[in-house]
Amino acid sequence: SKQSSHAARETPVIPDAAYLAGLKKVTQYYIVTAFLALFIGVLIGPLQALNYGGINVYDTPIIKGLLKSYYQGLSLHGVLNALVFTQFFISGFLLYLPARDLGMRINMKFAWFTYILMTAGLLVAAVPLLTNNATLLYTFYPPMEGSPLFYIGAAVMVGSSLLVVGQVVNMWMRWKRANPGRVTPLVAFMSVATWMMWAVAALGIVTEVVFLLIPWSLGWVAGVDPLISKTLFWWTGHAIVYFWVLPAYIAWYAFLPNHAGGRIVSEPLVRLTFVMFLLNSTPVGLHHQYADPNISATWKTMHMFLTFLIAIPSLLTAFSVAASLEDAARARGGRGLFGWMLKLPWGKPTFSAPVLAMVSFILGGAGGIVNASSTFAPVIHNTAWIPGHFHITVGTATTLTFMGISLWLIPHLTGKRMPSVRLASAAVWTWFIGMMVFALGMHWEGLVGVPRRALISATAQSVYRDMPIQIPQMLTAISGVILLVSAVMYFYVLFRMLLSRRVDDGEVSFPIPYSEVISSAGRNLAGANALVRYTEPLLALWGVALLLVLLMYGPVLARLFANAEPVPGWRLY
Ligand code: HAS
Ligand code: HEM
Ligand code: CU
Repeated sequence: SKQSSHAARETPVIPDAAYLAGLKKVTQYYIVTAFLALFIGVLIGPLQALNYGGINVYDTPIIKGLLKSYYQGLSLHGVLNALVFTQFFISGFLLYLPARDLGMRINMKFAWFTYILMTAGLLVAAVPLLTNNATLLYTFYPPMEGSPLFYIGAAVMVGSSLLVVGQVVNMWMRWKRANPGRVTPLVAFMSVATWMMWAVAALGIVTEVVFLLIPWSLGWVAGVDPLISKTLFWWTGHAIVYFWVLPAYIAWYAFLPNHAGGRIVSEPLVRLTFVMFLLNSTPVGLHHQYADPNISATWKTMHMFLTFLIAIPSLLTAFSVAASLEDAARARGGRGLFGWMLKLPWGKPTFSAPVLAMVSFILGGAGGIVNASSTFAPVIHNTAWIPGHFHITVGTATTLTFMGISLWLIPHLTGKRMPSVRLASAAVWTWFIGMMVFALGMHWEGLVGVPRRALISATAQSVYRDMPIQIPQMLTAISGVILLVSAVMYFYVLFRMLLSRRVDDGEVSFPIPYSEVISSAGRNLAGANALVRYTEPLLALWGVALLLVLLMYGPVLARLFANAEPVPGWRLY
């Protein structure tokens, strides 16, 4: 029997029209800022793909006029795409969704204050980035040193995301007080869990930047310990990948079944998945540091096992969302073991974007497990394999999903329309194909030993003479061209849509695409199954998550601090 997720709870009261318009406006500002950053960031990508295709464009007059070096471009690319685009998109999306799902009012002044602060941080950090005073790559490892403005801007920008956490958690707690004994609706539950995970994760980078890098870059202290900084960075740096991908999971679980014409399989299972992410996303960061000294093999191995454990909620997601898709396809008359897939609406970009993103993530996730295995890691660490891995995770699983979301969210927020569904569809498919070719080329080059983060097209290719790298290089170069074409199509659709005239208020023509549910979590905690009851107290679970991180990082950091070796900064580029 079909059960609607709306039937399982009271439909939230839509607050008054002026408030709703304000909420949509602040959300729109976040989303548009995000895509402006992606637009600039993505344009640099094909230049780098050509580099990994053996073609050096960095000596041409146009590029020389725009970028001081390969590394200035790479710093902009990494920061704008991976840090700015994601954070702004998520801050808008995961503020709007719980506000609508719970039907709670938020303080609009505070919401605007947060947006403006985040943007101010971004602008302050942009100055040194654009003037080649923060060419540090998006990981900004010391002893490479940049202008203090970069660290201060970054701290303000990232710090602002914690204000969004505060606002969402506060909204949820007010809802809990007003609705005692009730089960938190699914989309709000996933959003709050994601934000709480981020609140644990962000502590590492905030500590690094505020207490180590800012004082050092201002000259208040003479040196900084590179290994302590790097360890604090990866405390945040691994978990941040789940901050990027969980909002995509929210869309895969809650909205994709609707786009496909199917149902969510099990709300209790989704809740379990998100609690596993809350508990286990952070204490795994040492899998980025297998090659680093002064961290014992015991701790590296513990983090490795915890990494394998954190793959499980993604596997649950894979099978659960696949079941939603099969449910949808069979409802449309799909038949056979695999033949049902043909019945899915492949020409609909709001559907194809998240599904192709998921397909890329099957391979991205498998590669991640290779990276995490300490026996394989030395083969691929710091090679082109790694950018291969993360362009089919953050570069596709996340980015293509967010692009797909924009195609219904912008019409929903603004009442405007996509200028061309066919063009949007072509953009989605070419992004997927381009990234698959890119990933093939880059993983392959990595296995041959081509390093990441190198202007290899300018070095003597004879280094790899005994290795057949012509084929993977050719694949990588071609992928850069496909992706450039794809990006041009997508941004044409997006900007044409944003600059077009409003057709209606979007509330009715493009409602939030909630899906029906096969197995609901129910409305009331009393009598709900154990999985629902044990996953509801997110604040207590947040405390457990914090404790786990302190246990898994405390002894590691204590040893590093005991052997601290502060060094002065270097300016390389
Ligand atoms: Fe990773 C490095 C391990 C996931 C991003 N990763 C990176 C870096 C980035 C990144 C940016 O252990 C580079 C950092 C740097 O600059 O140095 N990663 C993992 C593991 C996972 C993982 C174990 N990574 C991600 C995600 C990212 C991301 C998610 C961004 C969004 N990664 C590593 C390691 C390194 C690393 C090492 C360091 C390497 C080194 O040596 O430096 C896991 O979370 C993956 C679990 C995922 C799965 C897949 C589930 C599949 C799903 C889709 C199903 C599809 C369906 C569609 C149903 C097990 C959910 C069906 C379709 C139909 C038509 C039916
Ligand atoms: C690095 C290409 C889009 C995030 C790279 C590299 C290449 C590349 C070749 C490796 C550079 C090196 O290691 O020297 C492209 C192309 C894109 C694209 C052709 C599409 C047109 C994206 C997107 C994201 C992203 C959408 C994330 C949302 C990153 C990050 C790095 C990177 C974080 C690492 C920077 C570093 O090592 O410091 N990209 N990229 N890229 N890319 Fe992309
Ligand atoms: Cu990681």
